[in-house]
Amino acid sequence: MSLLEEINSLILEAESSLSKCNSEEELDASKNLFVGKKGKLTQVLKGLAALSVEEKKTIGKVANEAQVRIESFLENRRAALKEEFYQIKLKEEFIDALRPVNGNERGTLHPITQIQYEIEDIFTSMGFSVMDGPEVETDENNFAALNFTEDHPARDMQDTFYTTDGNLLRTHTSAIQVRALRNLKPPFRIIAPGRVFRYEEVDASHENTFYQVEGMVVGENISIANLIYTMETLLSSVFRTSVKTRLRPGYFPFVEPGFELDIQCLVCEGKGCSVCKQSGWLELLPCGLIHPNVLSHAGHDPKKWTGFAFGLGLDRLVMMRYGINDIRYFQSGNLRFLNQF
Ligand code: FA5
Repeated sequence: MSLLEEINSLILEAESSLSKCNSEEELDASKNLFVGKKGKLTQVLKGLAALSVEEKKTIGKVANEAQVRIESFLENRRAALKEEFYQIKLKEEFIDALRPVNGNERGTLHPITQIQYEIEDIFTSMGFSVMDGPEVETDENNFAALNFTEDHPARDMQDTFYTTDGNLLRTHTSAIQVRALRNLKPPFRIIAPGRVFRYEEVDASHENTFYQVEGMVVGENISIANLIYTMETLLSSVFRTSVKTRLRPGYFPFVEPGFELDIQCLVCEGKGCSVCKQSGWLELLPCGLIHPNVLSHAGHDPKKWTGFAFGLGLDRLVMMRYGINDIRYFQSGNLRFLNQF
C-alpha cells in the first residue's frame, strides 16, 4: 500500500472508531491512538524519510490535512456527545413547575364571589360600569340622601350597626347610588356589588353580614318597561332556566313607585320550606323608579332625568341557584361545603 493509500484508510478507520465513542474517555483514547505523539498517523509519517523532497512536500500536505480532518471529526463528536448528555439529563431531571404539590388542596372562589363576577359580566355586556364604595358610610349616604328623613320610620326597616364616631356600617349598597349620583354625569348605568351589614337575628335566610348588587340607570325617558326588561335579562342569565317571578308593590323611600320582585322558591319549587318561610316565594329583588327627591338632592333636574334602581341579594340568589337551605353555610368556613363550588 502506498503512503497516500495508508493515510486515506487511516482517516476512514479513525472516523469509524471515533463515531463509536460514547464518552470523553473513549474519545481521548481514540485521539491518542490516531493523532497522538505515538499514534498511527505519526507512525505512517515515519515512512516519509525514505521519499524524495517533492514527494515529501505532497504527502506531508496530505498528512497535515488528514490530521486536521480527524481532529475536527473528533471535536464534532465531542460536541454531539455533550448535547446527548444534556438532553438525557434534561429528561431525567424535568421539573413540572405547574404540577400541584401533593397533599395541598386547591382553593376555589367563594360561590358568592363567583356569582358576583357572573353578574358583573352580564351587566358590563349591557353597557353598565362597575362601581365600588366603602363599607363604613356616613348617615348622609346610607340614609339622608336616599330620602330617609331623620325620624323616618323606614329607618327601622334596616337595623344598623353604628360606629363610635357617628358613622355606620352600610346597611345596603344603595349608599353607592348616592356616590354615583354625586360623581357621575347622567346619562349613566352602573352596578355596585358589595358587602352590607345589619344588626339582625340570624336564621336560615337572614345573615348580619351579606352581599348585595346595586343597579342604577339614569337617563331621559327611563321607564318601568326598561326596569322589567333588565331584571328578566338578569334572572334568565343567572338561572339558565325560566323562573317564576311576581312583582308586588314595595316601599322604599328612595323609589317611586317601588316594587318587590319575588321568585318562586327553587329549593322547594314553591311548596314551602324553611328558606321561603313556607310561603313558596322568596323576596329577591327590590326595585323601582328613582324618587325625584333623590335626583334633586344630588343636583339633577327630575323633570329632565329619570331612572330605575334595584338591589339584589346575592346570598339568596346563590341559595336559589344551588338549592342551599341555610344562609349560614356561606360564612361558616366549612371546606366540605365550599369545595363543592
Ligand atoms: C334594600 O336593601 C334596598 N336598598 C334595595 C333597593 C335598591 C330597593 C334599589 C329599591 C331600589 P332590602 O332590605 O329588601 O332592600 O334588601 C335587598 C335584598 O337583600 C333582599 O331582597 C334580600 O335578597 C337581601 N337581604 C336583605 N336582608 C338580608 C339578610 N338579613 N340576609 C341576607 N340577605 C338579605
